[in-house]
Amino acid sequence: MDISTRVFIKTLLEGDHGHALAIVKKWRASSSRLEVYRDLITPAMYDIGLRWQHGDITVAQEHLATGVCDFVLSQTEYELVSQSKSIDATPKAFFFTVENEHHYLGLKMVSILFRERNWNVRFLQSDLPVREVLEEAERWNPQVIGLSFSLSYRVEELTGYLQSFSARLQDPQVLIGGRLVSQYDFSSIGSLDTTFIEDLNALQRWFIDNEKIRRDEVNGKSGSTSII
Ligand code: B12
Repeated sequence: MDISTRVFIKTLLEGDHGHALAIVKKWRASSSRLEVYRDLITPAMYDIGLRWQHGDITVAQEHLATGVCDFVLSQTEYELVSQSKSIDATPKAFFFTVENEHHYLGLKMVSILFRERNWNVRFLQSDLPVREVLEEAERWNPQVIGLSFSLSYRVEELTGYLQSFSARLQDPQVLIGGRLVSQYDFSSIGSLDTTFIEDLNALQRWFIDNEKIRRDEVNGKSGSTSII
């Protein structure tokens, strides 16, 4: 782990918003948002989890670090929201975590990366029951529904969400991520429209593939491409 990540962890644990933000801004001067999330903030939070697990930091310190982390993430989103989108601008995506799942920082990063790519984004935060998700999906009609889970005992609930989506929703692609997705293969519980994304590199690949498909669809509709 490099020195600036170490210093960043210290600022999180000390609740030093100003210094944490200064480090993130310094990184942003030469790195993309994705790189800052992937190479600075994610490793820092994973390290904090290990320290908590080993009893090296208190629950209060972990909560303090979470608050500072959430603050700096919001700052990285700031310049993307200076112009409001129309409520029905497409493509649309919404993001949430399953019921009783309170880990949402990774999902928040993902929602910001969608915004950066010009998606119309709704970040519904954490702990959303399936009936609320279905109601929102039917009302707002997103092309992508992204959800996250971090705890292994949430897998059964996740399966319930996916079954309800298959039964009730037609269009949306479902993207699933979270800590465990990089460690285990969950593909057997999803339908064809479900994609498990193990990390931000995989998300980057998904963006590129998806943008190509959307371009091809537009070309197909406008008749500007030829099959011959
Ligand atoms: C902060 C934190 C909390 C905070 C969460 C606050 C918040 N607003 O998110 C609080 C204090 C609430 C919390 C509570 C708990 N936590 Co906690 N927590 C963490 C910690 C330290 C960091 C989580 C985090 O933000 N990580 C950083 C993010 C960026 O990583 P990520 O979630 O994996 O996301 C990345 C990818 O997975 C991906 N991704 C994530 N979601 C999605 C979604 C999509 C669509 C896509 C494409 C990609 C994607 O992109 C992200 C970018 O890199 C982790 C340690 C860890 N290793 O993560 C423990 C950890 C997850 N927690 C743990 C535990 C045990 C708990 C509690 C059960 C503790 C308790 N006894 O109360 C509770 C459970 C609460 C609940 N019901 O959900 C354990 C889980 C262990 C296990 N084997 O399951 C961990 C691993 C700590 C540890 N080492 O033991 N926690």
